[in-house]
Amino acid sequence: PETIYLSDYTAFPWTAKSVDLHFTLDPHATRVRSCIRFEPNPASPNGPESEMFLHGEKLKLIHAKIDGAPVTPTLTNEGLTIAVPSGSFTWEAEVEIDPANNTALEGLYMSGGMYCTQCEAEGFRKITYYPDRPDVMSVFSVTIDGPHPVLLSNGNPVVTSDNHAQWHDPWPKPAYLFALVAGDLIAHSGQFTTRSGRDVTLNLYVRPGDEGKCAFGMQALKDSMKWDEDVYGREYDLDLFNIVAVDDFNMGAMENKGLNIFNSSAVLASQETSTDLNFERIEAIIAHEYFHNWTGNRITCRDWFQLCLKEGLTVFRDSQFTADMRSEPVKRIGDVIDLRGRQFAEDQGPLAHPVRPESFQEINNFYTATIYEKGAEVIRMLKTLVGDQAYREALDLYFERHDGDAATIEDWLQVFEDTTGRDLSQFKRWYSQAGTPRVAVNEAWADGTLTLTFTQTLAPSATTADPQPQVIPLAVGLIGKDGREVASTQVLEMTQASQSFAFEGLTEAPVASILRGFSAPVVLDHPLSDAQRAHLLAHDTDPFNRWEAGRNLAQASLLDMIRTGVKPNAAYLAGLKTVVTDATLDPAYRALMMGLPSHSDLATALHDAGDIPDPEAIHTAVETMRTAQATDLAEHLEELYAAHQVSEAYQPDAAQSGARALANAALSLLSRNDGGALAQQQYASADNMTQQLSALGAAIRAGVGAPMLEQFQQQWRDDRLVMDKWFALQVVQAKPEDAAATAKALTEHADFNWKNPNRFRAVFGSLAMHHAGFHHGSGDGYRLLADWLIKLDPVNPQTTARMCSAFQTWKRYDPARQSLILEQVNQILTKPDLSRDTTEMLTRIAE
Ligand code: DPP
Ligand code: ZN
Repeated sequence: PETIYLSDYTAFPWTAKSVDLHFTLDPHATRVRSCIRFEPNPASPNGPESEMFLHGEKLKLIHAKIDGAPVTPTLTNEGLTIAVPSGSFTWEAEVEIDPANNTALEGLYMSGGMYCTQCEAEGFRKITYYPDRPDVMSVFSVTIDGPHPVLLSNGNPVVTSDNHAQWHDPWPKPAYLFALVAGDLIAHSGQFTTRSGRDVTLNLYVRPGDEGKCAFGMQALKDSMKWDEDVYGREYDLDLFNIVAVDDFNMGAMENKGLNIFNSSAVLASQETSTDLNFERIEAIIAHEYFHNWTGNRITCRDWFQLCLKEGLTVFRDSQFTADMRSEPVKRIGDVIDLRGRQFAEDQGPLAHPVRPESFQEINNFYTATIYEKGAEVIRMLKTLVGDQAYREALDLYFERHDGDAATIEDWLQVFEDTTGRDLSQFKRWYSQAGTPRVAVNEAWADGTLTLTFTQTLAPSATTADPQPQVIPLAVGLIGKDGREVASTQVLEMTQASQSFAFEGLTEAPVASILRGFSAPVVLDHPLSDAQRAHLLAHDTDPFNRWEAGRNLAQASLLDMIRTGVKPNAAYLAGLKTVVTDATLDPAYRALMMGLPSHSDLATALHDAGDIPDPEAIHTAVETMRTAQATDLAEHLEELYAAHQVSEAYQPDAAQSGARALANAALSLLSRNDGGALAQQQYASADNMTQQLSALGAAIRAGVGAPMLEQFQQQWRDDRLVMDKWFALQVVQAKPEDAAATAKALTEHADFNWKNPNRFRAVFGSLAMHHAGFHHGSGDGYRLLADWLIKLDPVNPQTTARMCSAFQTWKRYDPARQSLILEQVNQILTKPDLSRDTTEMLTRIAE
């Protein structure tokens, strides 16, 4: 496959003044007529050209015309080339496409009897011939004919009737934001008035039967609209905002202008079928897609290398929203757990890439934790460095200066330079250098002065051969011996490879609390004793670092247990007990305190330290630690459980979710002591999915879950989203030696619809995340996943390629596992006609 480089960017030689599309829907023979007005682009470096290339894939060209005269373009698998006049001209074409056989779920496809589209990044070229690149923005008018009561596209409706609709979107947009939906759908409607008085009709369209799962999403949408006005001064800009739920969808959701399309798992919610975490995720995704209306749609990306421009910023915005709606520290801790689990692992392996990559083969492969989550961290750092007020001023200028633009990271940084007068050239390295910097801390205490010396290092990688020092904001506070804060948080701006900062006038040596709030996405090497960590766990005034102190104690203890088989660290267990039983602390926060680093995080830490992770030893250590927690906290667990039962009517809000999280964390440990009796009891009386599912998980772990699993299936067999949980849970809870066999058995289940990405991920995403199961020495996990990826690739390359990342960490394991993994990777790579998506992923992984 061809590699595409950022440095090769050139503007498209024409602009598209207007686009008219006419769809005549048919499952196997949809006709798409297009009429596009092209004008020479004054910004094009080469002036007008005599030939035009239009992208197009899997299209049957019926006819084409230029200025009304039939033409015969040269066709390839990627598009067409045609001689064009030197000035402006009108291009017309008619193509035929086959939505019912479009299993890749890119372009126009069918899901459960409805038509829908997914055009980001390059799906529009599967709908018609077009310059399918984000810097070509145009005004779209769309006509749809088809035997369906609901026919939707972007913008405002011009004509709507059964079987026929016309839409017009006044806002110029790139083709990746085009959307069309048709089907027998039901609207759950709402209304929002913007602060300048525009009345907006809101609809959430679902399949019949799902009407009862719309209310929460609708409220989340209204909350998002209000929040973006209050916090960013951004108002909605059309009279209509539609969301559609679709069962078959590769991503979580898509921000098409005025017509967001959602994976049903990312929008449908009810007390009975969704967990508290599902509710929180749905709220965040609805906000994320809504926020894209400004950061993504009104200001889009010049090219796909700039993807983080919209995704990093929008993830950052949705994280601010969730922090405001719920608990800021709880959200921050959750985000850092996620960042370390996914992004740090990516950075550590062969798929490492900068937040703004400089080359790719298949852009679908770059919708990564690095672009999204690290992209958001970079913006968080920028805000920390310039301050809240300057951040808001810079954003105001960004919206003012670039509204309607297809912009770049240079444009983004320029608004910060212009509003603050700062030189951000060094800061920009966060966008160009791959990898996670490590920051080592050295402390010196003398004469009332604490001197902290920081040293940053970044390992060279394939895309970053000669790493240079980055700008790292280090938020630091000092905690005295009596537990009081002797220096409140200040942000130290590190710019050099090694740099010292002095804290003077102290009466005694304090404990430094460094990287408060996780002020930079780095690995901190701060050599503290167990006693110092326990001191921070007991007293740190920064809630993130207080949690982090506990996490560090737990991790250090687990690493010792893995390496030498010692017992769990008593200082950790004692500190945990104090925090968990402290009723002044938020229950959600205490629930997080009870968590442990994931198996994969421990593997990452071992690899970082130069050890070879043994998945079985990691599993054994974590189980031992869990049992130690259960024993050590035994006298408190029942009370914790009882004190956090919610008696009010169910609400998925932060307070109730936090109480349930703590009660269920207690239940999970309790079921190690009581054989699962309480879990059985909770399962029987649960009136919501959070209680039902956590009880089921605890019961399975205690070995008494089988009848409940059976009952669960009977109860939920007709609910697709709940059945995804049923599939996933069995793999998640399997013993390591049974994980692959459990997954295999599930693939033989009548309800294993493997072409549905949610169902495929329920089984294989869970298997890949089951560290000890997937990496079991037998190699069965590797083989099973590879067999299914080979099967899925011709059907759905995007989801196949995404799942290949399960193999990305192969180099950190022992030679036997390495060769077992490589064998499977190479087996997939030898398949003829392997997709570009999967080929690129596995080639990078195997390098
Ligand atoms: N739908 C994906 C997202 O919102 C891609 N834009 O992140
Ligand atoms: Zn996004």
